[in-house]
Amino acid sequence: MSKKEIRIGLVGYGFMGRTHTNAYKRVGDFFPELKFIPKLQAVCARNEERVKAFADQWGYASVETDWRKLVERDDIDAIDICTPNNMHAEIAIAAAQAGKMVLCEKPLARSVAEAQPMVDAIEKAGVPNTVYFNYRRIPAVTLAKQLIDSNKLGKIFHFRSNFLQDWTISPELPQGGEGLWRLDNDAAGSGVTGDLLAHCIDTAMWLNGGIKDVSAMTETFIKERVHTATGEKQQVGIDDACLFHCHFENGSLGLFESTRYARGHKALFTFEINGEHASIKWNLHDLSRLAYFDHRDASIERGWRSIHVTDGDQPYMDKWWVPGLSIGYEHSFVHQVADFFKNLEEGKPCSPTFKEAHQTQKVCEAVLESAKSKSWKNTHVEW
Ligand code: SOE
Repeated sequence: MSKKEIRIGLVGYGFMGRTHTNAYKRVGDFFPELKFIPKLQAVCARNEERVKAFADQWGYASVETDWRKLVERDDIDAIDICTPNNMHAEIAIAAAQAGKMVLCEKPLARSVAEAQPMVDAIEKAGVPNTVYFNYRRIPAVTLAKQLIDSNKLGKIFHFRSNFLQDWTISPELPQGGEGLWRLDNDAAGSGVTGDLLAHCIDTAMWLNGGIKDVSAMTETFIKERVHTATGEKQQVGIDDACLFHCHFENGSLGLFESTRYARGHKALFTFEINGEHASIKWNLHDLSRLAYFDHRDASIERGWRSIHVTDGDQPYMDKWWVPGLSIGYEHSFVHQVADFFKNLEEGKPCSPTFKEAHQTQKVCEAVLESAKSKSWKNTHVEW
């Protein structure tokens, strides 16, 4: 079968640049039926020496040091944005205006106002787009979606979700700069709300529908940190921890918590959903398992089952090894790229689109506003 190459121009070579590149490299081997295949055409970053080293290591054909040049190139079909959040809007808008497909790392932007022109530009240009909320495509999480959509849980009452980390507890950690821009409010837009809760919110709305209103509290435990740009101690603008509760449109109640100060937890993303007939729960540290409890089971054998999601008839698993053998974090990105190409073939949008990610942004913003004003906020989400 002859394949059409989609020539990728990646902006940013940090942690996310690596996860996306790995996905482009793997997808053709494991999804051989796809008509499109990515070509690692160019990678762009400001530091020439380091971007060249990245290109050599990962197999990009060329490098750029100015993203505008990358966007202008005729031999690029898709721009993939893996920069700090403050760069997303400008690059995405220029890429859409140049008629490129746009793939963007989450969160879409730093604020609702910043995200709106991105959505407008994408829609006006009519270019294929997606935002990497990768966790939806972990097979156990996709299986949860299938169970909910087939009404196994019945009416849903509760949705609980956490994302706990512990990597910013040291006050010696500076804000700003490579790897640490997530601590700098100007670059990131917020702290755990945009970085971690955005994942929980995207997954929650995908599984359980729109979030109507929120009541939140945030805390910044370390008030001042040295900024790498100035070498001076500066006020910290991000939220280190955030808790919120909410109403979903379907009448269920949500409870969310995220922090980078939960000693012992590196990336503990969890959710639990309680329905009328059944409950499910999942956590990222044991990502191939989905816990399932069904009250309709005979009472003497009723209990939580631990479904090992590795069988060929479970989501995505026919693409990988043999039943019983697990896959991991990086595969969620491979699945997102595969779905993007499959949808491209069929002329369909690949969820989450910019428009959907904008809804997640609205919830994040309502959460931050609620915490600030100590009051309930409507999200104005259209789901
Ligand atoms: C932060 O540490 C981080 O890398 C997030 O930015 C990612 O989105 C999340 O998946 C893992 O944690």
